[in-house]
Amino acid sequence: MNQLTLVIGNKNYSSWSLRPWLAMKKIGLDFREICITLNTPESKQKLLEHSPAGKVPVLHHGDITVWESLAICEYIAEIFDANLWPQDNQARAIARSVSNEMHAGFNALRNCMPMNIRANLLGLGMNPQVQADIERIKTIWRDCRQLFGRNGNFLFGNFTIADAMFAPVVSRFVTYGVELNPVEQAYADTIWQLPEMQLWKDAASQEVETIPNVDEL
Ligand SMILES: N[C@@H](CCC(=O)N[C@@H](CS)C(=O)NCC(=O)O)C(=O)O
Repeated sequence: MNQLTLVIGNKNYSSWSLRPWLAMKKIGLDFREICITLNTPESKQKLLEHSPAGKVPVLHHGDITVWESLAICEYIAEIFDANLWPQDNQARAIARSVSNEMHAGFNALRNCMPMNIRANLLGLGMNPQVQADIERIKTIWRDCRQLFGRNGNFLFGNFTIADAMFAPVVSRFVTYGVELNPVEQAYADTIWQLPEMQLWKDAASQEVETIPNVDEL
């Protein structure tokens, strides 16, 4: 099998890196990781050595290079026939919609509550735009759980790419102490307590690099 290498950023900060990493771990793929420390004078050059976009995550699979977190998730779902989307047409359409909504939106949340796994920033980062993003995310979680989640604890029952896309949001809600109702909290706990998530958190807690005034990464 062609060598699979996922190039990622600091696990403490790199929310985009977490998404495909989690999806790949969840389906049991054996892959090499290269971690590039972000926000140093050399970072951009190192990123450009791996990715035409000069950003992480980026996946190398033999001669094939795939960048953009959602494109990487789609690629592994397809190539490894990995059941990372719901089987049902309607559920799959909604899963793709909410995954793309996450990929393209929620800028206020991403900018004002950047992922910072080691930190405890309870009560910080909130403003009306962030609150609106949070309300929309909570609605997505509740609707997916209610309409499609009966066969498991994830948004669409079994783990899908949609869960990978929202995993960094769960981390933000923990760090910034966002209040959740019981349905939302149960879903957040499901993600936060995944053994694969624990591996990522443990690695983040061992990193020594800090990025001051971190904005979205
Ligand atoms: N839309 C991209 C976003 C990737 C992104 O912004 N990555 C950040 C780190 S998480 C990065 O590489 N920043 C370094 C830079 O822009 O120089 C994706 O989904 O992968």
